[in-house]
Amino acid sequence: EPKQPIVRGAFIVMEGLDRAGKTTQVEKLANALYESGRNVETMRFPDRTSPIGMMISNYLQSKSEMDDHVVHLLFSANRWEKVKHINDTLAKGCTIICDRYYYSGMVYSAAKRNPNLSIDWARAPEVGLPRPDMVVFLSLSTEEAAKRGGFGDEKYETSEMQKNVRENFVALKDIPADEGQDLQVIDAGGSVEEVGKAIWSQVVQRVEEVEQGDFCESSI
Ligand code: FDM
Repeated sequence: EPKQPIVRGAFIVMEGLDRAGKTTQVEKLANALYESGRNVETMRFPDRTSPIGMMISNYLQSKSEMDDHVVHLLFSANRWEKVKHINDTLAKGCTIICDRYYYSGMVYSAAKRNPNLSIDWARAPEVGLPRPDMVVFLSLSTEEAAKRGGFGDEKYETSEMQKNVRENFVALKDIPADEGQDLQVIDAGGSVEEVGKAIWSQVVQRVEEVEQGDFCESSI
């Protein structure tokens, strides 16, 4: 049946703690959107394929050392280098499902508890980036996270860091800046199918709205 032309694709971000199942759910959601007849592209940050992304990847694998501020700015630059691609993709009617974005950017850097790296400091280089149409936050209890097995060996996969990240995500909801309110919390404690269903029901509605022009062009 004839469909009205799509105004633009939706920019959907998936955020959450490690082991909440983000990567699995990004794939699942992208497949479901594709099967519903849409153009869809998945992205992830950090994007380790660019020169900046490779510097980040080496840092996360402890192959290099960097000042906390430097690596924060690289994470941010790694988003800025993708802005044109994001905007072009959305403009041609393709929906983007993105695994992490500037919410992780602010929360992880500030979780280092470096006294000179507050969440406000961390926010500044992100200002101006395209704001998502929807952010799904996969929430997982400490107990459930522990059940899902141990950590990998990248830099931030320690219980201290994860505890601080969790606290910062909670605190993000209370910062005066609007993006604290962007997070739509979904309980990630269920099965892959259950969580997938909960995500789908919220996201498909938002994608339809955006396709029909119900969005405001904005940036963080
Ligand atoms: N991370 C991710 C940051 O510290 N800042 C950022 O801006 C982003 C996007 O990098 F620990 C952290 C989160 C995680 C690590 O991410 C690598 P993946 O999703 O495991 O690749």
